[in-house]
Amino acid sequence: MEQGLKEKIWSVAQKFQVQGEVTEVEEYGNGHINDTYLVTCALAEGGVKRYIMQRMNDSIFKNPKELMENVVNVTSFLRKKISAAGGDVERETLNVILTKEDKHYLEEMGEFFRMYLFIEDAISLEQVKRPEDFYNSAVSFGNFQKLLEDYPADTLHETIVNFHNTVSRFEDFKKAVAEDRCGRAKEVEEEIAFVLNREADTHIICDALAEERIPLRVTHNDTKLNNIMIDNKTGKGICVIDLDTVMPGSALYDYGDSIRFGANTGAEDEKNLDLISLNLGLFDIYTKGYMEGCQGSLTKEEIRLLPMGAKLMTFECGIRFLGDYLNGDVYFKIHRPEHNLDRCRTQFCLVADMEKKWKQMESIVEKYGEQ
Ligand code: ADP
Ligand code: GN1
Ligand code: MG
Repeated sequence: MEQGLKEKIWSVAQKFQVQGEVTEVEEYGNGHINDTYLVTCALAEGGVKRYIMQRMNDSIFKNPKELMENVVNVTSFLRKKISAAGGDVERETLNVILTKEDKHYLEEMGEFFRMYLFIEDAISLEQVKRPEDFYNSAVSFGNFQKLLEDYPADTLHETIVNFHNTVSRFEDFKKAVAEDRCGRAKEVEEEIAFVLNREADTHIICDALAEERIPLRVTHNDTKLNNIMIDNKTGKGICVIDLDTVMPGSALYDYGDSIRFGANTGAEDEKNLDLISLNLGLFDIYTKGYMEGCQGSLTKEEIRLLPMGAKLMTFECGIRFLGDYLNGDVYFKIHRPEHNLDRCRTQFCLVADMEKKWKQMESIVEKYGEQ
């Protein structure tokens, strides 16, 4: 970490109500959106206390105040339920650390920072190593949605408007192609055609929600495997993190996004597309775990549409990566020049594989739907 940045992060960390003295700050995690830092503090009585501090991405989240209001309200709501169930409120939900001025976030020279307690003795995974981890993450994400079932949805701010609206994502994509700001459209004609050929699909979930065939729920909307902390001792999902996009949405988004990321045999940014496919075994156990976590709350129509949720979340993410590539890589963090292009290719490869395995996906969902 560059020295100037380190000094800045160090000084920002000292403006929060941390215990002890800040002794180390490091870059942390693999998120595509926020800048995440691990802050270590030495305690007077010995030992250390650790925190996660983040510079919120305010070009993506336009209103940090509303964003933090959501996080504080949702975590307070969850804390009551966790406490009533005899759980550990310091580890089973995010805990916001106040600034020394008792604010939920800090504004420092036009930048916005927040801090959470670091969840100790737990890890977040970038790829499924043991199937049971994926199953446990499914139970946790399902349970998360169940816990928020009676959350007053109308009090939530929409932190990113039309976040999973595939119809408007498709329109944004067409605009990116038409503008072709970086002159890149010519080299990705095949990928563009892949998107345009599937326009009809983009309406399926949007129409089901608009016609009230499936319910609008309070959902997480970014259910990647690395947005869940897995407890080192029990192996269970201990805490759902990255709550920036908790908003009214569909259970199909949460289920689908987890499948997109976790049931892929390769990494999201794998260059070798031969390594990309849908692992039906993982698809099966995630479906089982998610339904268990939701505790019977999914409707028949939601269950029927689960395979479509998986395909559309994968397709949408591919569209977003390709759109960002065309726009000049302004949204997702990239770590190499064609990173977004590589990412979009894995997503489209996975969509194509899902189309091949559609019947098997449907039978797996039916198997659990009937139970
Ligand atoms: P982004 O929005 O950029 O994805 P996240 O909030 O998901 O940022 O944080 C990035 C990573 O930091 C996570 O994948 C996780 O590994 C780690 N992380 C975030 N919050 C905590 C926490 N409270 N305790 C431990 N690790 C955390
Ligand atoms: C981003 O923040 P992170 O890295 O968990 C993105 C998701 C995408 C994901 C793709 C707010 O998630 O929507 O699915 O990258 N989050 C936002 O990996 O846009
Ligand atoms: Mg994240």
